[in-house]
Amino acid sequence: MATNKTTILNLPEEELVHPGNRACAGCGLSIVYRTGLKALGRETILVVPPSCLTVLQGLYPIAATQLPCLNVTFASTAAAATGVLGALRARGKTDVQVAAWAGDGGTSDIGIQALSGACERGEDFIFICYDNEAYMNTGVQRSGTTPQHVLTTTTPITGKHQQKKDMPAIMAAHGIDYVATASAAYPLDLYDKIIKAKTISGPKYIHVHTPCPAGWGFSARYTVKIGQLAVETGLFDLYEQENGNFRLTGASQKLLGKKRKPVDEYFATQTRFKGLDTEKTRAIQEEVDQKWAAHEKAAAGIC
Ligand SMILES: Cc1ncc(C[n+]2csc(CCOP(=O)(O)OP(=O)(O)O)c2C)c(N)n1
Ligand code: SF4
Ligand SMILES: [Mg+2]
Repeated sequence: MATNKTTILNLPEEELVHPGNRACAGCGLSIVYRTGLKALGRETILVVPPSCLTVLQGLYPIAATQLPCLNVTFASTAAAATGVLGALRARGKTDVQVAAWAGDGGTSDIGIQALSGACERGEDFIFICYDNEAYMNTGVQRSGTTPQHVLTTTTPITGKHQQKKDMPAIMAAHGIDYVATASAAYPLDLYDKIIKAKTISGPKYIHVHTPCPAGWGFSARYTVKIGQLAVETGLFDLYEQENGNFRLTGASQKLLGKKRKPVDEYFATQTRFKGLDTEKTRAIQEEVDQKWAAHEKAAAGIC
């Protein structure tokens, strides 16, 4: 289980992401990437497809990260990571982590076949999906992980019809040893999960909920608040699934046996949810309540 021993006081001081990069003010990805690279450490090669992350990083020689990074085509992230692993093996290097970082579009839609193949082959790498719930870099188009009813530039005026694709569950179905979720609002929980993932061989998948002021329609100062609300309402759960064993972690674990905030408190903070009416909100609340009833039963050992 994740130790959650890390505090702001014992987080490594070395910054591997430079300030003054090209991310928008208040970008959740900035928090996730800054913390994530601290956990991965210097002995890491990054593999990144087109996304807000390529913009944040910029291009050599003015790149915003201190780690070597391969910018690859959209569909090929996990295949390229496999190639880097092969090159390291050929050179007898066993102490370098390969970490792929992709957006939700590059993970759940365009990159899914390469990711699925790499997991089926058992490649020894970490795949981190930062989920800002749309194709943000190109102007907020809907992706497979955009939640139902959300407004984007490519959804009907009533919002997205389809449900959010459950990417961590799809990855768990591959039978890999470590699948976890995390949030930009709880960077220490993310840090601990990456540290743990580094100790496990084979494919590791971490799915990070990443609020985006520009695409979700909220003021830049509320990024952490909104990430916390997603967890406190029970809409997004922090968990890890290790060798098939599921457990809630951190702020989600603390919600067990407690009253959660109503989901409309989260929806009211973002303009992308303005197509939601009372009936749709009630249906979502019911779904969340059912999911949490199952969490409560599982935690009590009742299946
Ligand atoms: C094959 C291909 N299709 C489309 C694009 C254009 N494109 C670049 S970034 C991007 C959006 C990526 O979305 P996501 O993976 O969710 O990352 P985000 O921008 O949200 O960080 C798109 C569509 C591309 N580079 N390659
Ligand atoms: S569009 Fe969103 S994810 Fe992209 S840099 Fe801006 S705030 Fe970050
Ligand atoms: Mg995205």
